[in-house]
Amino acid sequence: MPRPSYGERAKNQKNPLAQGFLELMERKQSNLSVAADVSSKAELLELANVLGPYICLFKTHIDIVEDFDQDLVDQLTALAKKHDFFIFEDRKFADIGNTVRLQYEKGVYHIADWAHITNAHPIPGPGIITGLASAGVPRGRGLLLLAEMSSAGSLATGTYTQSTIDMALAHPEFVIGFVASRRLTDQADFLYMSPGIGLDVKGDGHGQQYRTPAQAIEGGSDVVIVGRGIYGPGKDRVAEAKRYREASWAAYLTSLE
Ligand code: 5IU
Repeated sequence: MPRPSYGERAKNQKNPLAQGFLELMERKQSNLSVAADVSSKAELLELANVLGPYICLFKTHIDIVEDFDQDLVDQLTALAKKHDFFIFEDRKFADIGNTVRLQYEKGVYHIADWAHITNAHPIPGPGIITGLASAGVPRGRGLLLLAEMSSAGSLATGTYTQSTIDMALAHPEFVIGFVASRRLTDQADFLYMSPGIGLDVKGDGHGQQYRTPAQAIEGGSDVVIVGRGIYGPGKDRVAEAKRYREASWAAYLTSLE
């Protein structure tokens, strides 16, 4: 059965952040996210500037950056506006609600102030969602739950994944979707984001497992997340970003047929 387009889904979305993101994907004709696992401010900003035109979402691990400062956030935010992408801090919160709220809002990074999207492990139970929501909802942010992981031997399977879906369904004001390898439910229109994507290799020697963009989109993914496949050693970043974007968008167009 053909799937609805990102634009059609945007019209029916009740969550404003998810709606804005689906509109962005349609307008920009991109369902590619780059996973910017780099350790300097200059490298992070350069990736955002050079790859910004091709992506819908820039995924950060802000605690990897050795020379983090507020100016990095200001410049990244400006680049997100200039190139029209959202920012996803892949923080993977995992503590009780009160603590994750503090980690989200305070400390060095003030993630809630600049990341459109962040994510959390469901392991502590629904309190992790309400804790994060108390800081995120007033700022118009969105949360992804980690329903599955791309790494070999992940424990997020079976009833764990099913309980994650139930937690998400109970919090539509804040949970916009999942990190998962496939579509998980038709009970609500969630966004599905998939890391572990590579066109040339199958793994990284540390448990990462790669599938192609077409495999992910065929399985029901909305956003394909690519890191080293784009900027790994010896890669032409722009050429690779174009290649992954084209492969991911072509697979999406096929899914509409
Ligand atoms: N990431 C995964 N798998 C997961 C989740 C997050 O790889 O299940 I949740 C992150 C880790 C890294 C990026 O930031 O996605 C993938 O990078 P590579 O494409 O370089 O493997």
